Amino acid sequence: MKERLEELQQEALAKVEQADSVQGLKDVKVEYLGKKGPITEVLRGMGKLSKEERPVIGQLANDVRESIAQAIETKQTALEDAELEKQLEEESIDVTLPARPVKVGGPHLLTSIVEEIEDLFIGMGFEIKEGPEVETDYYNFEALNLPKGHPARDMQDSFYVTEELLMRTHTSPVQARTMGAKDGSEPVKMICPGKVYRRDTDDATHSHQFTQIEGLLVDKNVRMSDLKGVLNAFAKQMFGADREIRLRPSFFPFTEPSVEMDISCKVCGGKGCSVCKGTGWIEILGGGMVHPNVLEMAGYDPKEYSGFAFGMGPERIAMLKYGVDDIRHFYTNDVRFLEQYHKA
Ligand code: 2U9
Repeated sequence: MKERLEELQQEALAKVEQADSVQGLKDVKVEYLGKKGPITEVLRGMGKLSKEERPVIGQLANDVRESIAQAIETKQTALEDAELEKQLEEESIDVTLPARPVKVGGPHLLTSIVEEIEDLFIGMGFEIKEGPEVETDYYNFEALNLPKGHPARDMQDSFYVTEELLMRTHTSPVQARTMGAKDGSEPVKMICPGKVYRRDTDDATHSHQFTQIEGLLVDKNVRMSDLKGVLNAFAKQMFGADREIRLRPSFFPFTEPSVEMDISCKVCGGKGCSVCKGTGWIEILGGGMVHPNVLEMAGYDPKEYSGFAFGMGPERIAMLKYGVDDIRHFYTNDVRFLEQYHKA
């Protein structure tokens, strides 16, 4: 029995030595130290031994078990260390390798311009209002002094959704709605930025969908000089204190009298060049005194209340400010265009 135990010990230790994986080692452990293993079997046969032999063999069996278990443990630690080492080596990263550059986005030029314009008017006490892009015929035309059959409706060929609903052709219905929601005595001081839609053929200066920012101020004793003061402050902050403005007579159905505003050309300083087509002036927006019919339809007494309104296209403002030569650049999302206008 003693020889058998020593033989098993030799055998097991040799297998432990040969094992080259943690799993292989576990197999050896089960094979020799498991309940069905040969050592357990030897111990079971101890009943047949003499009283003297029993403790000696018992002790030896325990020593054998202990030495095998010890060898397994030592080998297991070594194998685990080696496996970890190998894994670390395989998964090691070169921290000195330069990182792949991350593309950082930023606000779209149009968003920046709209926000810049909003900030300027907020600074002058205007509030920002928004409204639906699908509008009723009433708010888009009727309430703005454009009754059915009015020739000016032809000026704005529209996308109709139903006979009474259309994609708004300007943001003016937001102002008509805002005035209409008041009781005819509260002053209004607002701007409304938003998308508008017209049946235009897209080219370098036209788009079937573009952005507008319109403003409205209604109160007692509002005059054309108030409009001029506000627009002058806007133009100087937007384009530079050295720019001059001028107002020219114009026509809009919703304002009377109506004007168009030019700023002095920066390129030639007013002498005339190709940018200003030789005039020294560049048109940037339209405006005027709110038509009495519009005030009346919104519930304001035009004898007591007056107002001014204006409208501009932020795309055009951005094109003038940054020298963008095609309105389609705002919508086609070519990153080579967009990334030029990311502020750091
Ligand atoms: C109400 C009363 C009056 C808004 C106005 C303009 C003149 C104007 C154009 C500029 C370029 C639109 O973006 S554009 O195509 N707009 O010239 N807009 S007065 O007048 C209003 C609006 C609402 C209730």
